[in-house]
Amino acid sequence: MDRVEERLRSQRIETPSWGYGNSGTRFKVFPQPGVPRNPFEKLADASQVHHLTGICPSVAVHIPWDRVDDYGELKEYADSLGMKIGAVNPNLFQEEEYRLGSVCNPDEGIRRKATDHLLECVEVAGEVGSDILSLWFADGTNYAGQDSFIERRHRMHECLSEAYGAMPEGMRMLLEYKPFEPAFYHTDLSDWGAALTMCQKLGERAEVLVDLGHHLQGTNIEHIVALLLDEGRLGGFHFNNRKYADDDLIVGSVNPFELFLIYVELVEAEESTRIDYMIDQAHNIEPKIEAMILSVMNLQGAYAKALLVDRPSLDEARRSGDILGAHRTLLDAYATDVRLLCAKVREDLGASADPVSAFRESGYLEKVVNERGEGVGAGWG
Ligand code: RM4
Ligand code: MN
Ligand code: MN
Repeated sequence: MDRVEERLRSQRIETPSWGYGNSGTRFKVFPQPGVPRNPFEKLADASQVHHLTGICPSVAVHIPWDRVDDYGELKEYADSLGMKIGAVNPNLFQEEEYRLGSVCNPDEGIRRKATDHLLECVEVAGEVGSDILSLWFADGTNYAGQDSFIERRHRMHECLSEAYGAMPEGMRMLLEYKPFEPAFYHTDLSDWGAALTMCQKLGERAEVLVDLGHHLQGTNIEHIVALLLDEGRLGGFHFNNRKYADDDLIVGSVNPFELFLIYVELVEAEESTRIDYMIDQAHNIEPKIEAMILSVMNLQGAYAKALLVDRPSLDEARRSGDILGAHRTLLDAYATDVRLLCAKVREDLGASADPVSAFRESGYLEKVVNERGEGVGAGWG
């Protein structure tokens, strides 16, 4: 149990700056009072989540949503809160020029613009003390025949090679795949194979990022996780949950068993490899900070259960062909009530046994509603 607690204390989850801002669907953005008006206020909200859970000391940023004049100042502010800036996410999907794509665009000038933005983000990462460039592309086509799959792939490779070459030694590039949306016929990095082969061409500091919402229905994500681990190319996660598409709901809210099975794959491998665990959610109608806290608690619970799997029994059952013995070993761990264990771990970290209630009682939300009023629309709003 000591070892389980120790590993739970060292679990880290990065929260996304955009998860604290207003977001919505293409039908409506419902603004929430008190949402952050700038990246500084997003960091302040994120620090609440860290303060109450004890395991979320870093925040991913999205450029230009979080663009500031002085990144040194942003970093200093993060330091003052006991926080760090994590993955830097370029935005290559919200400008007119990107109608036919960014790094895959048939127009060389537009590819240049996209690559320059990637280079800018490498710089930003250096300034904020981050070592992760996390990339997702909206690139794709809507109609059969619209463009050449292969030429687009080569264009992407050329642009990414330049960005890869500009990264300082210790920086990693994460490539996130997605099979649909906003492109409807094909996306240029549609699945783990497309992302993995691109990473292999780029170099060993390019790794795949798995976003749980970026798969077609029924995909066995834990199998993909195992394959990428075995190839040494699983770089990170965007945790969230979905019922239908890329719903970006609270992680563990729809399919907690899947989340547990993913952690079962990770438990052994993560000791020898660096994996960055990040949340990528949009809280459209639910209170944002509470939603983030609940997500972190669900991740902690899934990890705890995965750590409790009786590995020797599992190995023995597997070796002897005891199908249900192996399966039941997992079910036993999954059925364990880990709430008290997780509460103890949080308290040991100086955080809260009951973070959602503690947040409600803290008066933080009332305070920021007073200070910030209606806030401002974030990237989507
Ligand atoms: C995408 C993907 C990216 C996120 C954008 C906003 O679906 O999940 O990670 O940055 O949405
Ligand atoms: Mn994502
Ligand atoms: Mn997504």
